[in-house]
Amino acid sequence: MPMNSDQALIVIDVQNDFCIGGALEVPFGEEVVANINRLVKHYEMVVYTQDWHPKGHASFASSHAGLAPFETIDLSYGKQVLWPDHCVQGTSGADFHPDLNTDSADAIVRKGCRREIDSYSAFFENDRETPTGLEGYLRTRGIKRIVCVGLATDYCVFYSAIDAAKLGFEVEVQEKCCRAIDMDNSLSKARQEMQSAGVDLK
Ligand code: VGL
Ligand code: ZN
Repeated sequence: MPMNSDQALIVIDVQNDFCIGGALEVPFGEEVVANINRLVKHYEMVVYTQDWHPKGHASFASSHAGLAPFETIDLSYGKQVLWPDHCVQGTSGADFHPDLNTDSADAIVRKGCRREIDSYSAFFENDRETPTGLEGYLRTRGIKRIVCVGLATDYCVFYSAIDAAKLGFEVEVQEKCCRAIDMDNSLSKARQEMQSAGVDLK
């Protein structure tokens, strides 16, 4: 694999709460760690994201009386799935998986930090317009193509890949380095949408 200086690898949310025994366990999530550690060596630029919620976050079912995890609610910016409390700032659940090698990180982007709004994508919060700043970081570093891996294929990887394509980057998702939540057929919907958006599924 060539070392292209115009490519960045984006490693999305490989955190304890999305792995085995975590608060929002993605089936077999931890299986991506070894593959990602191998992949990282082939990229000059690697950015990691961390889901990083304050206690009482609006995406937590526990913040809405009478509602349970995996139900949906209408928030000011649209429909939001409610999740179990997860990736609370400063907790071990929010830490990267202990075997994930993050030593060579160029940047770590934390998202979902504001209590009232969730952020699946590494580029925009769930209102689909508030930027995280990652676009500017990648552009000023001359990045043209991004490769997305991590958790979960049908949520944060999906939204990141779609947004990157909309922003005009070439985008690839390496599915062997991703695992899905796959709720209500969300994985096949995500795969179809990524394909129609021109995302290269590998
Ligand atoms: C994610 C649900 C809630 C993800 C984050 O990383 O895909 N999913 N927060
Ligand atoms: Zn989250």
